[in-house]
Amino acid sequence: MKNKSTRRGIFITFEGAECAGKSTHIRLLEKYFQKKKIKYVLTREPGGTEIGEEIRTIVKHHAGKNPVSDEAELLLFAASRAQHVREVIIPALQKGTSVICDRFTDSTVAYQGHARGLDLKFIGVLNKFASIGRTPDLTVILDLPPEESRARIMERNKLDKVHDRIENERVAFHIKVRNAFLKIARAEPKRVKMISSDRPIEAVHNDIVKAVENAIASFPK
Ligand code: T5A
Repeated sequence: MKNKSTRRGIFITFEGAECAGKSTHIRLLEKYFQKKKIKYVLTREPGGTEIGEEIRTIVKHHAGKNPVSDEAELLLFAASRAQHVREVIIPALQKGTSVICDRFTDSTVAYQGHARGLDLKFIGVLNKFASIGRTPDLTVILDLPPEESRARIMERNKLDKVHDRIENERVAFHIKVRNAFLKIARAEPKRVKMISSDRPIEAVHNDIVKAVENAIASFPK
């Protein structure tokens, strides 16, 4: 018989600073899901669809003469999300398949809202419109001090020299992003679990698994 607690798919998002370890921990969570025979799709924002991946190239790597304006950047993230939610996330959840998503609406609040300074109320409305109001069942925010995030980025850049617009923002921008994520976690403790990523990978993974198990156990039976 199917395990009662896994009949409904869980929608999990990962958030945090650049190099906080989202990809690393998503890969480990995938292995956990495979072991537990939980059906899932792995996806990301911006991206996750053909249209979204094209938008991803613009928002991350546009290096033309004229920069992407803050307002256009916000709308590009929203456009990617609108397509992604309708084409991938909602259909998967409707089939009972879990969704693990690398970044979602909280990134827009942190980066475009708190760090770029765009209107938070408008972002709230736009996020709701793009996501059809579907909020994650669990959001894991991997917290990393900006100096550690910087150190990891520099280490990675030794191997990979691709231009990344947002990663290249000044330290003050990344401090605002981190503070925004702390604020989001304080405001929504039921949905959002803040996990310190400045620790050995295994310890971080164990805390993520606990958060996932608790979220699944709290589904109405
Ligand atoms: N964005 C996105 C917005 O501005 N608004 C939005 O609405 C959305 C959706 C996305 C960019 O778009 C912005 C935010 C971003 O700037 P991305 O490529 O998806 O860009 O960038 P990130 O999400 O930041 O992904 P990264 O690849 O940079 O980082 P990860 O996935 O967090 O980190 P990961 O796992 O690749 O690890 C980085 C390094 O750290 C090491 C790993 O081995 C790796 O070398 N590491 C650890 N080292 C020591 N201890 C640990 N515990 C470690 N964990 C990982």
